[in-house]
Amino acid sequence: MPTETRTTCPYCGVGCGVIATTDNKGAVSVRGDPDHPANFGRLCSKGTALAETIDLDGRILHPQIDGQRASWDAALDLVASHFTETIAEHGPDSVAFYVSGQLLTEDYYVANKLMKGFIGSANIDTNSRLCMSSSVAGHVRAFGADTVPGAYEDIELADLVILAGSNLAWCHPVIYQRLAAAKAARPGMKIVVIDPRRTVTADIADLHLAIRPDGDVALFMGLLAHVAGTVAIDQNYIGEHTNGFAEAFAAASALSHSDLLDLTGLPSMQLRQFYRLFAESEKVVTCYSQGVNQSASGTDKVNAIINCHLATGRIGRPGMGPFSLTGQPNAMGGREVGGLANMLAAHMAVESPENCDRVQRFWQSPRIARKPGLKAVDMFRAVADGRIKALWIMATNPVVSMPDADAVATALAACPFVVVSDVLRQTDTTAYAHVLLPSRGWGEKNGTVTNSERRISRQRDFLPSPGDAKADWWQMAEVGRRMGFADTFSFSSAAEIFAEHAALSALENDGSRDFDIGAHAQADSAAYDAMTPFQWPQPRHTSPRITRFFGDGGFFHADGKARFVAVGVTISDRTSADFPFTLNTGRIRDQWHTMTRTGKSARLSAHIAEPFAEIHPRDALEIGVASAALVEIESPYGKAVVRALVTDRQARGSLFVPMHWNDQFAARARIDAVVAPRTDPVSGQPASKNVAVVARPFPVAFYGFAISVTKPSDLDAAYWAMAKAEGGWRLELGFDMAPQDWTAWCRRYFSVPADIEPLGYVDAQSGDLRLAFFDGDRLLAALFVARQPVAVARNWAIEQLTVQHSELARRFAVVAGRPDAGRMDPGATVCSCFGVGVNQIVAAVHGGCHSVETVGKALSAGTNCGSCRAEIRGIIDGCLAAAAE
Ligand SMILES: Nc1nc2c(c(=O)[nH]1)N[C@H]1C(S)=C(S)[C@@H](COP(=O)(O)OP(=O)(O)OC[C@H]3O[C@@H](n4cnc5c(=O)[nH]c(N)nc54)[C@H](O)[C@@H]3O)O[C@H]1N2
Ligand SMILES: Nc1nc2c(c(=O)[nH]1)N[C@H]1C(S)=C(S)[C@@H](COP(=O)(O)OP(=O)(O)OC[C@H]3O[C@@H](n4cnc5c(=O)[nH]c(N)nc54)[C@H](O)[C@@H]3O)O[C@H]1N2
Ligand code: SF4
Ligand SMILES: [Mo]
Repeated sequence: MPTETRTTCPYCGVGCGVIATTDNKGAVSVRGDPDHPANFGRLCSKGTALAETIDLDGRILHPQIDGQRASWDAALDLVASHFTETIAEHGPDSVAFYVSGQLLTEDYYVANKLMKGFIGSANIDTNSRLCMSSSVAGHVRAFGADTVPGAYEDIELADLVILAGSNLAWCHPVIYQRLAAAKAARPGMKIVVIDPRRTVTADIADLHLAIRPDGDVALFMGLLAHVAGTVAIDQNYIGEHTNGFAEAFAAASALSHSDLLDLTGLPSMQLRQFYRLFAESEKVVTCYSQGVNQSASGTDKVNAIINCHLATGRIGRPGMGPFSLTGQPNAMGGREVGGLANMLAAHMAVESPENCDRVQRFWQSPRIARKPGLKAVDMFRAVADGRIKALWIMATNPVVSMPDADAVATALAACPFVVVSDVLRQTDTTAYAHVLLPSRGWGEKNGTVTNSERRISRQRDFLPSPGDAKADWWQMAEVGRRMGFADTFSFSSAAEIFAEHAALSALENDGSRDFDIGAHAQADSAAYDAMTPFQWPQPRHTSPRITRFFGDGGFFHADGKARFVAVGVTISDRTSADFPFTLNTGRIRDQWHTMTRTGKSARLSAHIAEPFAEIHPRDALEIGVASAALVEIESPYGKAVVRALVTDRQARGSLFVPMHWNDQFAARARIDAVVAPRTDPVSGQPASKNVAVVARPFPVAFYGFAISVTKPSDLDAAYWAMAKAEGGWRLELGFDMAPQDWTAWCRRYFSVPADIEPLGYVDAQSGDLRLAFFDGDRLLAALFVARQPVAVARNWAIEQLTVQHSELARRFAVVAGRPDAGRMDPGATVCSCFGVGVNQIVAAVHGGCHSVETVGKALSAGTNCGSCRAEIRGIIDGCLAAAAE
């Protein structure tokens, strides 16, 4: 009998419910959970492909010490003794944990308790520093606590939804789908997208404000000054529930209209239109994400937005409020337990002696951290200069994701003791581990996560734990026990940890702290197993319900009032004659972060298979980079080489490069090596979206495209990027000069047996070369080389890895690099669920399908997860516009 398990998607902060079905043979399939209030059955392309990412390929199955297999006892004893000795010799602040919003709340709770209560340092920080810390700091400044006031349904109930620095269609696709459905049902609803680039999300917007990088503070200051002069201002709310309006208003109104035009880079008409829309719509939700947080003015951006909602009293009521969209599945859970170096536990600030005493009493701990620890960027600086001598990294890949990433690698290489807990053996970070610990991954581990709307859901195991892999909380607890705290760290299940966490949240909490889940403090393992998703707060003796904060005030500053923050504008343009471009970095639809999981799926890798830099056509012309050529990007910190994607969706003077590619998938595309370690002064969050760089052509003598059944390693090429494909791997290549013998090159990197001769041709004049290696009727590998970017139809070529080539004509078609008569090249994948390409969609449009629905009927594209519907709409519009010309 197949078994069904209700669990939660491990990717983004939407926190969709997933039903995983395991059949008799152990095969897993997933579908959306129709009863989960985050998604009501929907999933995006990444959620849909989850079953393709849980194979054991590349997994670390046993602990390792210095690269050699070791027992858990040996590995844990070594970690415990090394940490203990380092602390004895150099004090508690000489050690640190760097953890992740992808840990479960229970893992996070144990890590935080061990560091802050028993080691006695606050040197535990998390990749959430790179993600949510400006939102946290902004919330704390305005509300007195890190509270997200609203719920997802507010986004559907609003008349105006502002998406500031959020590529919702790609990064929170199920919220995007809910929003798109709400707008379709109620076309009067307005959407404004604020983003320097014209993203796919902007395609659904009534107004796209292509703001100058970091022009947001000025934009929202201008908005505050504007609403103050309209009926939208809520004097009662301001008077009863807030402080500081006069100062914030004075700062905002000091900016003249021409200052605003200059600072935002927007036309006056658009500015007025936006301000009028806001003033006229009572039900307005402002969603914001990394275009707001990841900035040197990130905290001010958050407060500039919140100021406008406080001034209009539009907060905590249905359809209204500022809404920070969290990135990772458990960014919120980490904040709840105190996983940031400047928080203590259960939303209590570390600076308050009363909090410290309370938590120490509850933990019965020998000591307690009483001052903030080092924030991520400073933490790695301290590793580099030797202040931190032992570091434990868990569920994050800082050599790829931290700014100034090469310096992070150097710091790890110099650090006397590095422990890494991961699910994969080989990542850019595990390479530096003295002790590498195998963790249970999604589907194997048990615990809870909290999504963007404060909803706590269970992740449940449905797969056996592979090899010796153990839960992250277990690893931390075992080390705690071995460091001499056996009684405290004797947890036997995630349920026990959750109950303790819930009890702490309720301790001496009479409503003075927002985070209270006391209703779960007594939950036993049966109740924990049966837990259904609920929103916090849920104090003792209450039932779950939709919760909102601040509709009637009740803020968490001592006087119960909110604070306006009198933000000011700072210089945002970092460019100079030597570094004339603004580098912006972020995400694509079908990859997750450093690709350790999504990179395993051929389906997900088909959407965009190569690292790229979006560049405006005129900029490309000026610096001499042709379309699809290679471009080198450099800052004072490092370099990267990626493909040029010339597009007028990009603003002039800016480049956009995805954060995902790393040394496992490309030669030199780790873009964080280029990103400056510049941070927001309040939150410490890196400004990953505004880096001054220079861009130039990266000349190669030959471009190549290849497909191979086996995975190549240690490639010798000036440029390479590889991606998983159905039946093998696909590669983009660039060569400084021709290898001595192309056939030998293929044999070596594609593992072609010596007795298999290539089918191929060389055009001596153009330098074009094609080689294909067949084992009987099976294609093993093919290489296409040209002096220009190779024009072979990629998806058609990849298909050749899985079809039979019994006829000679088909084998010659491979060498020719184009489909034989009667077959069509599907083109670049748009719909990854059904593998539908752009050429097929264009043909359907020409055949009379003029809506997303009719294209869906004809090709199935867009009818499963729906993540590609925005792109399909764009293709239809493009075809129809071209036909009308
Ligand atoms: N597919 C996919 N989805 C994901 C993730 C993933 O890796 N892949 N990761 C998850 C995580 S952890 C996070 S944090 C979220 C992030 O989700 P988002 O924040 O939506 O994603 P990003 O692409 O990082 O950045 C959003 C946009 O900010 C814009 N931007 C840059 N500078 C500025 C500026 O100065 N002002 C404004 N207003 N906008 C600016 C960028 O052009 C970009 O389009 O996504 C989550 N979802
Ligand atoms: N330039 C630039 N840099 C950025 C960003 C950007 O927009 N631009 N965004 C930033 C943001 S918002 C974020 S959130 C970060 C994300 O950056 P990272 O956290 O570094 O990215 P991931 O690839 O998610 O890393 C997770 C690691 O944990 C492993 N893992 C998976 N499951 C488990 C588990 O259950 N237990 C353990 N122990 N390990 C596990 C994975 O194999 C992987 O190695 O990147 C940040 N860096
Ligand atoms: S939107 Fe997609 S990635 Fe995010 S939780 Fe839902 S299914 Fe997972
Ligand atoms: Mo994130």
